Amino acid sequence: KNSEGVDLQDKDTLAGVASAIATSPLPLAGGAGGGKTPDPGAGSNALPTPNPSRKREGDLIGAAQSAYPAWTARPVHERADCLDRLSDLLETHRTELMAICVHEARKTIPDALAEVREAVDFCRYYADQARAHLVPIELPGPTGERNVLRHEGRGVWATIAPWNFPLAIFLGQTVAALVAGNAVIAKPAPQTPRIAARAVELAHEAGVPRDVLILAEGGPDVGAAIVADPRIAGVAFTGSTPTARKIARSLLDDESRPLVPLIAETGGVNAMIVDSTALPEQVVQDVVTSSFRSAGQRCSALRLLLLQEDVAEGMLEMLAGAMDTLIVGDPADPATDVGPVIDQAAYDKLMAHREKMRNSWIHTVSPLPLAGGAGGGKSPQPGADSNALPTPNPSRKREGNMFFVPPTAIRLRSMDDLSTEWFGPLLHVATWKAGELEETIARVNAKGFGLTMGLHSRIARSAETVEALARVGNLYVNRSMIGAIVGSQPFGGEGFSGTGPKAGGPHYLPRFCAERVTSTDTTSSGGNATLLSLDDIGF
Ligand code: UN1
Repeated sequence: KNSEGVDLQDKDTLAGVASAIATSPLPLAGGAGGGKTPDPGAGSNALPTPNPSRKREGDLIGAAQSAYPAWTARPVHERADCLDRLSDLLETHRTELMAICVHEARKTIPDALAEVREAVDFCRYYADQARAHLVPIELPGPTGERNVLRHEGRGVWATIAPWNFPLAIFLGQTVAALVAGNAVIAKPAPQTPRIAARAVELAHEAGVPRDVLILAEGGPDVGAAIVADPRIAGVAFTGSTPTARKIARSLLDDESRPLVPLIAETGGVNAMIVDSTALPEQVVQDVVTSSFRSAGQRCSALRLLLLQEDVAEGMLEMLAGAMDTLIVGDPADPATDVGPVIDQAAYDKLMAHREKMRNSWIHTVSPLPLAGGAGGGKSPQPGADSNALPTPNPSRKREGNMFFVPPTAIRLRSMDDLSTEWFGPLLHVATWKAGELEETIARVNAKGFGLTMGLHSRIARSAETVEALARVGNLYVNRSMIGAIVGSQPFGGEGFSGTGPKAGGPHYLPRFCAERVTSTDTTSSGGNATLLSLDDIGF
């Protein structure tokens, strides 16, 4: 089982899934026969063009608004049933969804499996939460008064999703808004429209009316137009901090507009603190997973490794050895540990930073040439001198339109030198001095982000100190820092990292609702004002 609790041997072996992915035609919405077999090496240009007929024209928000009253009037258990049926459909279509995820989002096979798993978990969890908590609650109050709190829909929500969890987060935000009684305009990232379109189709098949959930594809201009529309009753957004700010501004700027909630989940400059009592093997394994899995493209990923000075050199030697076993290559190959980054823009940004830091490299790993290319090696070369820094080979930068950023560990002179989130497989490393744990935490807090933090230590007192002082949403002690499990590890940050509430947690759904309280005096005029039904008064 990996850190998401996914059993990769469950039902299909990895290889079985891989061959299913390689041979299953990618779904073409409306395309006769499902179209051509994907060519994993051929890059995004080989993907079938999305069928324009699935794009809806006209006043989408107006359509959702018209569909809203009937949806919100449905009992919550009926809306929850739709989510349960959707989770079943996601499981039925698991291989197909994984295939789209591998080809479109460039996820590795284990990551694609975890993606579908997490989407299923979100649907089931929010369905259960809705049934349990989105019901009228009678609140205690003075005698003779009845106070009832109801959770109701707010109207049309906009959900805006990132490309790094193009199914799980796209659907997680969306089904939360739906089950809470809202209609939704769901905008996927422009890099990953196809998996979102498939998810929306499945949601419709599961019983969500077509106008209650409407897909709105497009880039930032489309997102901006949706958010600026005064008919939008709330926005759930996962992405960058600057974009979250733009959305907040847009929601607040128009003085004639009602005040509406924004739920934003953004980035992090996530640190892991390692002291001299930590178990080195465990540290190294968790560092590699946390920084390089998913090519570092998780907002939870480890960005800043803080090693206690006395143990740093030994740990770094072991880390270099562990990095050498990583297979960086084609995401459709089941052996691959680290796939490409999402696109050229991400590649250019990351590589420019990596190059700028060249003199501070601790260790780096080259991608394998892709199968079919000269050499096409499948096995890593752990024997290669781990200290030798390979000269970057410019011809390596793009392999079949896939953009590989070599996983790289970079030394910083001071932990204060990192204030930006580099969204890829680049790990920055700094040291701290024994006895300065509290100061170290304060320096991490001072960056202003507050998403994840890790601690490796066998001293309970240190764990307590970090827990008391770290201003992060998710603290991971003696384990990896990614793969938050829905329902067990509600996920989300504070400060520059987001607004809360935590996705996959018990307080998420109510934020999508209007909370309305009715207080009724049941005793006034000696009980004469007790409410009567129309029948009682012969109406
Ligand atoms: C994100 O990268 O946007 O902990 C969220 C994890 C995920 C959440 C990451 N479940 O890896």
